[in-house]
Amino acid sequence: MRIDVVTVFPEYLAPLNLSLIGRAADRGLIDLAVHDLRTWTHDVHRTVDDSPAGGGAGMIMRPEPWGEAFDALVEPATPPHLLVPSPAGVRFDQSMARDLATQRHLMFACGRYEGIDQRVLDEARQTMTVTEVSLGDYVLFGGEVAVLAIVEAVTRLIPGVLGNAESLAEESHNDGLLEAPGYTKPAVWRDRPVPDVLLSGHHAKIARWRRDQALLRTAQFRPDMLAGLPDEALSKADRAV
Ligand code: 6GU
Repeated sequence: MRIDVVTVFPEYLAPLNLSLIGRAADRGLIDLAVHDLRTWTHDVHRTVDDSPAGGGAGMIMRPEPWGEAFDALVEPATPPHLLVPSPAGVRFDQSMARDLATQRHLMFACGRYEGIDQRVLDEARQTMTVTEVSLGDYVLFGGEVAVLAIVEAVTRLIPGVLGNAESLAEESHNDGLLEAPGYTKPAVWRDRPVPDVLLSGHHAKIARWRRDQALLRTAQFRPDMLAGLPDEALSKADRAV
């Protein structure tokens, strides 16, 4: 997968070269490039923003550098899926991550200030799929942190990036529930034992216990997720918890 990120703070994206994402890049599973939007400015001050038409507080990102950036990075025959982080976008979640993990080319346009001139997105929609995407219901200074989160969530779903594909099947949000708590050795730590069932070797009982814990935790922390599950997602045993 090719991933391009356009930002006025390329240093902000440095963590993408670390850890598992960097390893995926080293192994050729992703081809990641971070671009400085100011590359596509032509004045001495390398201006990317200006006051809002119609007045008001803050600054809006001017369209010209964005237009030139897209001209340089987009191959019209094989356009990317453009993601524009914004608190005014659709909420990012695991199902969007799964969809994005199947794409050939993702491009992120990081807005700062009060956002990007709307005409940039309107024009981009003529040639590519454009999704304005939000991490959640709070406001950040800009899209860079959202790009870190989205790239990490998407990359780990690309086949070959994670060593153990089973951990994907069992993790939170894969089955619409939060994951059960985990334990390791020692069997007793500061008078706190690992739950007996996990040391029993009884695989069916362990699976039932984990499922119960996942249901209880989801009911406690995320009742909205339980309410949104389709009827067939919960068995009779699940409903008895
Ligand atoms: Cl994607 N951008 C900004 N600026 N703020 C946010 C966000 C994105 N998601 C939540 N808050």
